Order: sequence, then C-alpha cells, then structure tokens
Amino acid sequence: MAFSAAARITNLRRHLDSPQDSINVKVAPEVSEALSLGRAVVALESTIISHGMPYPQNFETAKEVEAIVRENGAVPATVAILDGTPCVGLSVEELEKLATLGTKARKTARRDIAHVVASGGNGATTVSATMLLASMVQIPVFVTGGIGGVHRDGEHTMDISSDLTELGRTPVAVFCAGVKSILDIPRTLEYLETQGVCVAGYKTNEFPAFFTESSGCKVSCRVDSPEECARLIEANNKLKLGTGIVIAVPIPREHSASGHIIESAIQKALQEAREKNITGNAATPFLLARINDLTGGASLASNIALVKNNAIVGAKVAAALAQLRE
Ligand code: PSU
Ligand code: MN
Repeated sequence: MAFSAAARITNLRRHLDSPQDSINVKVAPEVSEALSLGRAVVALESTIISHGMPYPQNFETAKEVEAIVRENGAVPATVAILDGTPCVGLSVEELEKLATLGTKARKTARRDIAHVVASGGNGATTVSATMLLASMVQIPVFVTGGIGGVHRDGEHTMDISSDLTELGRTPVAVFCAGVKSILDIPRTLEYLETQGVCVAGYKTNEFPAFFTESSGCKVSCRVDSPEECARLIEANNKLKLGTGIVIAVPIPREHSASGHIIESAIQKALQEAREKNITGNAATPFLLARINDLTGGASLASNIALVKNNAIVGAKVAAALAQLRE
C-alpha cells in the first residue's frame, strides 16, 4: 500500500526519534548526577590531550585541569569517543588511555563523529565535536585552551575551523584564551560575527591572542565577574538564540612574558608548514608541536598555565550559573 507524503514523513520522524535508533552517549555517573540535580558541570575537550600536548604533560595537565574545576565548584566532564561510544566524563584510566594514544586517537571534529562511532574507533574531540556532545546532554559551559579559526591565507585555502560554524549553531559557552596567531585573528572574528556569535572579553576589551593578552582586535562585549558572565549565558539561553558564546580570558600576565619569542617561532613554523605543504586538519597539530620544539618548551608551559586559568574562570561561571537557575 502506498503511503501519503505526510504519512511517510511521520514514519520517518518516528524512526529517527525512537530510542533504539539513537546513539547512546555514555555519561559518567558523577556528571549525570550533577546534571540531574542542577549542579555546575564543565565540559572539557580531548584533542588538546591527544594532539595538543606531548605525553606525559598531556596526562598531568588533564588531571590537574579536572582538579581545578572541582576546586572551583563544578564537576569536570572530559568528552571523547572511546571504542565507538561517545563519552561525557572520563575516568582517570580513560584519560590515560587518550593521553598515551596521542595522535593515534583520531582528531574528531563534527564531520568525523559518525565515522569514529560507526567504526568503533577512539576519537579525541575538538571544540566543535565537544560542543555538540556537551549540548546533547545539556552542559552549558565548556573550557579549553584555544579555539580553531580562520587560518592565515584562509581567504584562498578556505581552511576555516568547524569550531566557528559550531559556535554559530550550538548553544554552549566556550572559555578560551582567544586564538593563536598561527591563525588570522581579524578574519576569525569577522567570521564569528557573521555566524552571530557573541565574543565576550573576560575583564578585557581586547580579544586575546592565546600566548599574549593582545591581538589588536576588540571584543563585541565585556564581562567583569563570574555572575555577570552567568547572566550573559542565561540571557543567550532564554532568548533561544541557538548560538554559542566565546568567553575570551587573557593569559595571566606572568605567563605571557615569552610572547614575542613565541611569535617568532610561530612565523618559522608557518613557513615550514608551507614548505612541507602541511594542510587541512594536520595543520594545527603540526604547528603546535613545532612551536613547542622551537621555543624549547616555553610555549607548552604557557599553554598549560592558560588552560588552568580558563578552568578557574569557567568553573566559577558554571557555579554562578547553577545558582542563578536555582
Ligand atoms: N588550538 C590550540 N590547541 C589545540 C587546538 C586548537 O591552541 O589543541 C585544537 C582544538 O581541539 C581545536 C582544534 O578545536 O585544534 C581546531 O583544529 P582545526 O584547526 O583543524 O579545526
Ligand atoms: Mn581546518
């Protein structure tokens, strides 16, 4: 018997909505409990562990960042795909597995999620994939080091991180230290504006450049306390804008001293990437690793320091947001 178009659509919807046809997201018991009680939770990404830092600093940093989130009043939820299962909240053993897998784990952006799940693989989620999974379980706050952006020369290569489009379609607040000057910062901000993304400076009017406090670019608004930041997130949520927010937290001054040394390493690494024709999703990990080598580890130390600082601010905001919603 032939179905009418309307009946076919209804059948399709039923098919998509039925629980056996949706992918199971494994939420750690502690995270699940906090979410159901309306307590503060902070999502954390995992590409920074697998591709952003070498072992063992990546494992140590991952554990320390989780501890900082706890000390500041929230439950940490590191996001990854393990043996094909999307996980929100990892055990120490699972964190170690990702840290030791390193670049053997698949760098997983939004476009890669379905394939990593379908093939039962291990995926370290980037900002885009982490935002998506965090929003699926309704975590509104996510802390990382730096987001992706428009690559230099991006107007020709069209290498624009899917982090930016995700921010345009997924309502999660992302705490970061801005974007690295391996990227084109003014174009990154233009792209975020086009996507309708609010870019707030935390106690600053200027968008920070990851290793340094200043990029020469202004943010679209400024917040000066965790409570003010929580109100911004809540307004974005209540307005049902559907877009994410970038909360840019400048690197603490005492860790940004080596900024200009790092900048010259960035220039050299960019030149090498061009010569070796390293493009696509290999570009960011290559540049991060080369900059670390060229600065004799100084960039890694700054990177770790700023992630920890972001975790303090993000956890305080998550706690203020939970209080606001009580
Ligand atoms: N920037 C950093 N460290 C990182 C990344 C970016 O300073 O580890 C990672 C994040 O996971 C981010 C991803 O989401 O790289 C962006 O990669 P791409 O440029 O390929 O979109
Ligand atoms: Mn890219």
